[in-house]
Amino acid sequence: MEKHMAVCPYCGAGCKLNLLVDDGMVIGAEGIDGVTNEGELCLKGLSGFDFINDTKILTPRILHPMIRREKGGELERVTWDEALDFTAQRLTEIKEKYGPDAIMLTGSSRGPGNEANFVMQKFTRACIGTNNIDNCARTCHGPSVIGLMDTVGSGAMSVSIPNLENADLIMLFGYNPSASHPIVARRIVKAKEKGAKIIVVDPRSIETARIADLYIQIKNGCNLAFMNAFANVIVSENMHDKAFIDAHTNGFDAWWETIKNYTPESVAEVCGCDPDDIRKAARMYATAPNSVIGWGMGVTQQRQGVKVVHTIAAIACVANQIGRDNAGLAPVRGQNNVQGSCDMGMWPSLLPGYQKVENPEMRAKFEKAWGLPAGTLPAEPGFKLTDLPHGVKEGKIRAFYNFGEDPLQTEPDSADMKETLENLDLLISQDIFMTQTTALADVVFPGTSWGEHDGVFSASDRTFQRFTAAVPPKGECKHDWQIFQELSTRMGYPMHYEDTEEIWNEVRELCPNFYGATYEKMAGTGHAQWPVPTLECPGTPTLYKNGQFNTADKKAILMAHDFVEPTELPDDAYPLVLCTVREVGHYSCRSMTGNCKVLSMLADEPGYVHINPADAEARNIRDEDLVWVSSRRGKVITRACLDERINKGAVYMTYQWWIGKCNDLTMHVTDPLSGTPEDKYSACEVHSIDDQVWAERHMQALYSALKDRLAAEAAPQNVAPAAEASAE
Ligand SMILES: Nc1nc2c(c(=O)[nH]1)N[C@H]1C(S)=C(S)[C@@H](COP(=O)(O)OP(=O)(O)OC[C@H]3O[C@@H](n4cnc5c(=O)[nH]c(N)nc54)[C@H](O)[C@@H]3O)O[C@H]1N2
Ligand SMILES: Nc1nc2c(c(=O)[nH]1)N[C@H]1C(S)=C(S)[C@@H](COP(=O)(O)OP(=O)(O)OC[C@H]3O[C@@H](n4cnc5c(=O)[nH]c(N)nc54)[C@H](O)[C@@H]3O)O[C@H]1N2
Ligand code: SF4
Ligand SMILES: [Mo]
Repeated sequence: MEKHMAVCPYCGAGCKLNLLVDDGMVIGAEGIDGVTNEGELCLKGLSGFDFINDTKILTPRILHPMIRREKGGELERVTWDEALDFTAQRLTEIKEKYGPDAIMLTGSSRGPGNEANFVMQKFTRACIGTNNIDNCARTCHGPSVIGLMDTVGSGAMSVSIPNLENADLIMLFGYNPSASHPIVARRIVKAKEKGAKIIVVDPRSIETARIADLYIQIKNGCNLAFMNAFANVIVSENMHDKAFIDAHTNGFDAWWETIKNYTPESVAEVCGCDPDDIRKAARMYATAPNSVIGWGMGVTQQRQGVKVVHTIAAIACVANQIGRDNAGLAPVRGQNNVQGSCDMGMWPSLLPGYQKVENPEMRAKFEKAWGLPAGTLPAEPGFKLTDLPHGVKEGKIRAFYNFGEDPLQTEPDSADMKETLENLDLLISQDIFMTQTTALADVVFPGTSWGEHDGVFSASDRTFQRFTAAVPPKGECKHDWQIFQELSTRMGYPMHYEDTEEIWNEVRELCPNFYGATYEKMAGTGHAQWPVPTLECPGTPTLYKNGQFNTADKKAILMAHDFVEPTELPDDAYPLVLCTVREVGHYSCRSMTGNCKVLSMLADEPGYVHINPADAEARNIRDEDLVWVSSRRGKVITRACLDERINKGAVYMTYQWWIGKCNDLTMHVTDPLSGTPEDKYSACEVHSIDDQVWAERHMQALYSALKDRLAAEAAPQNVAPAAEASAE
């Protein structure tokens, strides 16, 4: 048996592991001593490997390129040459007819790694000539990236994952690490064991609430009111650090003009909590020697996501709980490489290394390195991922290149997204599985999977780590970066990288903060945490030491805003709040975890809607019943889970299920400052179903039909002779 070193491809905790390989098959995984996981793995790290082997439990891997010559026609298996020529020709036609900005691309924050994303954004900017490139951070921690760049200068965690266990106080605000990042949750348990105080503020009594010293159950959608009051207490009770504020921040007086109006009593009704609990929490936070605020999707997937991040950053500055190893900000990035996608400039306003496209010096540097004439790189920020639906409706976006995402499952309002994808002139999907999005594509490019290629991931806390191939590519799969470079070469901008290290070295040369992160430094369990500007630099676990922020004058900018309510409030027709979250055993669009033997046995379609027993009783719904959930966008069948740990008046669904698909119900309304969908709040109703036998059959029929359709798409009957010959 062989062992190959990798980094887990699920969440951003960055756990290092060995893949165990026997006879060309991945047969196991074992934790190794990585900097964030110290040998531990959660159940996904331990049991989430066998999708690589193409188990076909949920949907098959795609093993050869395919094209659909005409809209509405069949997918056809072709050779790589034909697929690449077809795509290059179609993209060139669209570019010539409508301009480069009619093409939109999205990067992948999952298996491919930083190098593939870097090559894709280079193809986007240097070959196509647009900044229309984004990644799933848009639907995720985009508001954290933007809100932190606005205030403290860097859109990332200021503390590192290992140091969490040394904090004296950890406050979790809209973040559920025991499901989302179990190995980060382990650090929080360790902190508690070492004497730290824990505060949880969440409408659900999450697992960490069980060990919390203070748990505040709030109403959904009240974050800014809560945080303004929290800030108000810190200053009203004189717990702010005036010397730090004077020396290291700008804008305190204007900030206080807004914050002074938010007494705890004034927000009690909106937040649905005891004002004294807000006082207690603020006192605990401000007076502990070293406090950390951890936040997640409960903050960002809301109408005022960026504004809440501004306020959290201001609170940390005003209380001087930032810039020390064990005190600071912890927006723990979701996907295993979403930090990396942002690092690599998969963002419409940023070149790799957070260098702004609007800055002429930065563009000139990249033009020189990429052999482009001066003035050719586009200066205008491009479209965001969530601009796609209206961009297509308005005829501005004609082609969409989907790389390692599944928008038909993960973007809000699936009916609208389906129409969007169908109305494109050209949809390219480059994935490892036949997903619902890929099944709609005009071009299907099969990439190699995690476990079949090398690269570097960026963990949530800015830690670069290498992962390696364990088994050879399946079928005709090519490495993602090879596909981009071959397409680029065909479209007139040649690229010829030999391996991922050559790509990574170009990244290092172009991004001063990444220069010291060599492959050599990251060998084995080695790692490099950015900023790592020199070869000697060991990395930087903590940002903003000594109050030095990454802003022009090194001072933080304090920003305050007034609270507004969520967009779609419950009413008589849709009286419940629909909040969409995650569960520990399944992951994002589920193409990977749903194809793992152990994980797929934990839970299956149609997933669950969690409902408070009182709300269930009022609707005559029993535990495990199949039910309908409806909203203004649609209606889905799922199973009821009666759950005392959630608040009355709200229900919770996870976005992993293809039949019980919550995104059939969510709405395409975004935070105007970030373009992030309001996935945490819309209105719905849950209905009982009298005939449970019929409901079970109906659900099974839907599930079988979907699986059969995807399996058929992955194995087209009409194999072109050339493709057959090349596959032999
Ligand atoms: N097993 C598993 N792990 C994952 C993922 C997965 O799909 N499966 N996805 C990964 C990704 S992409 C991400 S981004 C992370 C996300 O990880 P988290 O940020 O933990 O994500 P969620 O569970 O969506 O939401 C966090 C919490 O916000 C709370 N919340 C809802 N509304 C409000 C509100 O109005 N105010 C406050 N204060 N809280 C609220 C919810 O009750 C929930 O407990 O997880 C990553 N890890
Ligand atoms: N309602 C609701 N919707 C949500 C959320 C929510 O809380 N509620 N959360 C949102 C959040 S935070 C996020 S981050 C998004 C995630 O949304 P997505 O990014 O769309 O979800 P993933 O499942 O991570 O998609 C990864 C895709 O990449 C493929 N893939 C994996 N490895 C490779 C590889 O090496 N090469 C290639 N080419 N493909 C690969 C997988 O098969 C899969 O199809 O979902 C968002 N959607
Ligand atoms: S905590 Fe995240 S990175 Fe670690 S093993 Fe679990 S899913 Fe993988
Ligand atoms: Mo995410």
